[in-house]
Amino acid sequence: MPEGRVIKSTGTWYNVLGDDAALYRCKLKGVFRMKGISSTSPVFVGDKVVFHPEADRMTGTIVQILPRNNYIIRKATRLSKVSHVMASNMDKAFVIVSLTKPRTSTGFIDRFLVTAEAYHIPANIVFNKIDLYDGHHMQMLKDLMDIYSEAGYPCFYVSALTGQNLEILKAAMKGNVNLFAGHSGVGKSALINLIQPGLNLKTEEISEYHGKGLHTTTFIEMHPLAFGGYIIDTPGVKEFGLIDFNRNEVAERFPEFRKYLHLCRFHNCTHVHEPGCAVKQAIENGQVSLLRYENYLSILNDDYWEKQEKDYR
Ligand SMILES: Nc1nc2c(ncn2[C@@H]2O[C@H](COP(=O)(O)OP(=O)(O)OP(=O)(O)O)[C@@H](O)[C@H]2O)c(=O)[nH]1
Ligand SMILES: [Mg+2]
Ligand SMILES: [Zn+2]
Repeated sequence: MPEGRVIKSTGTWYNVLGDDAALYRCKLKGVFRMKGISSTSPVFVGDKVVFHPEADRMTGTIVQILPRNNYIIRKATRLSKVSHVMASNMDKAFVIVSLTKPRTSTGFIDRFLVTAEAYHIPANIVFNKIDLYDGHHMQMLKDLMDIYSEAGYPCFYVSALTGQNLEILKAAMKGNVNLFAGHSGVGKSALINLIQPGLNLKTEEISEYHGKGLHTTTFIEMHPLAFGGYIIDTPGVKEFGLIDFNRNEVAERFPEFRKYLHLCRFHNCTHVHEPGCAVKQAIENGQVSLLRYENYLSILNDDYWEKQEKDYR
């Protein structure tokens, strides 16, 4: 039976790009519905599936989901119980960031990075809209690129308006399944339109009043790249709620903390108030960024840990 990749899910229909390069609109065999992860569709964009095509060669039925290499799930908000699957079988995840119109906080970036670490997906940071940056933004860009490169994340700075540095970004995407995520209005779809001409994805100016995006992209969708690989465009998200791991694992999700973790005086050090903490020492010595540490503390203080711990009791 033919195989293919799920490139779009509307909840009732799944668009499957068959290995024969034809597009099939597929339904699910009833049984998967029953086994589905609660609150999300059991089939993810990016899934490789076996499907049974109908005689029309345009529709079909998904009969098997092949084992996933990985996937990303996030919570709708920090407090929400509802989880959203972003995609599966990715090689790289890119958080698209803007320092203005709209502004992305490092708290958002770090929650994204922690999630990618938890799922073992190589994460990258793309600073977009650099054509809009003034002197202050440029200094911020430089500081953030230093911090995140130091932490081990490849950083890119581009403009979907001028096309600046786009070839460098394309080179990093080539041959991979790439996920783009970020706030609404940061230019995910605009960048993809430039990276893969002809897609004509809908883009919309951010609200003049709020300075925020208008949630233009409404479905997660995967597009083949002519230069090799795939790009997954996603709807803008407001927050990146963490899921699937415990409070005491957060420090390990900060790659630049890792080499200090076993040097703390207490083996169960939370790196908050304990004496003899090697992470805090590294910050004092300037070996670890204070900004990243502050976001670590902020993640530890997120309300959902308590909620989650209560739910388990
Ligand atoms: N000046 C400037 N504008 C940009 C740039 N990239 C995107 N924009 C504009 O920003 C607005 C939002 O871009 P979109 O591509 O729709 O943003 P998005 O991230 O896909 O938003 P959602 O689909 O809502 O998540 C559009 O008006 C784009 O033209 C850029 O590099 N520079
Ligand atoms: Mg979009
Ligand atoms: Zn410590």
